[in-house]
Amino acid sequence: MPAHQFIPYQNPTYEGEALRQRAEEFCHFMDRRRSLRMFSDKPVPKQVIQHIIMTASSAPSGAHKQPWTFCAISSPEMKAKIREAAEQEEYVNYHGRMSDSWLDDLKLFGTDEHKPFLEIAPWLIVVCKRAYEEEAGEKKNNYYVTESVGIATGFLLTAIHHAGLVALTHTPSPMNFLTKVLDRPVNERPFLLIPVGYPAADAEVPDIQRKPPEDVIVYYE
Ligand code: IYR
Repeated sequence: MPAHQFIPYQNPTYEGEALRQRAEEFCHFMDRRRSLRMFSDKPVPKQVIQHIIMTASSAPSGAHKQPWTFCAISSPEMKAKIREAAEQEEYVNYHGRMSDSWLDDLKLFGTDEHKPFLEIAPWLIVVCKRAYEEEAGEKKNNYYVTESVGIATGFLLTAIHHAGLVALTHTPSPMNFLTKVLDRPVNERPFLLIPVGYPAADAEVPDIQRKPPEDVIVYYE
């Protein structure tokens, strides 16, 4: 028996106009995604969150180790604890830890240490990296953990947008308070904190533009 077993790859392919149209439509669809800080408290069913997370967990990963854990939090008490700890860290960030040029770069987004969305959004997803696995008291390696978890988070954000929901890729730093609040094991490190929900009725986003193709693509033909 070989160590590997292969099965047929079965997915539709497209050509010509259909190919061009699919690529273009998806590009326009994804270009409408925005990071939001103004959430509605309207509930989102757990089943929806589960499908969104399982989409993320379908991402490619180093040696298919899937080195991630997604903590999905809807408990109001837990959200309040997370908000309190995050705001404490952010207060220090905004009052000395961040450089003047960093604070200057953030002016466009109108952010400060107040993070009400951490309690208003119906779900918080804490994406955790699994640095290694512990099996029968033995440490097993994971590979390209940051790359893998970054890709999975991209899938997560795509699934959230596809469902018509909104999210914020939030990085309260340092994030180790989440290890404590969520009681996570030592092989796990919080990577991103992502509130998920419906947009507030009066939600607004910064008026920013994305770079054009010539600024992000270099072709070698
Ligand atoms: N973590 C802080 C600061 C912050 C940093 C960057 I880079 C942003 O793009 C946005 C905010 C906060 O969440 O306010």
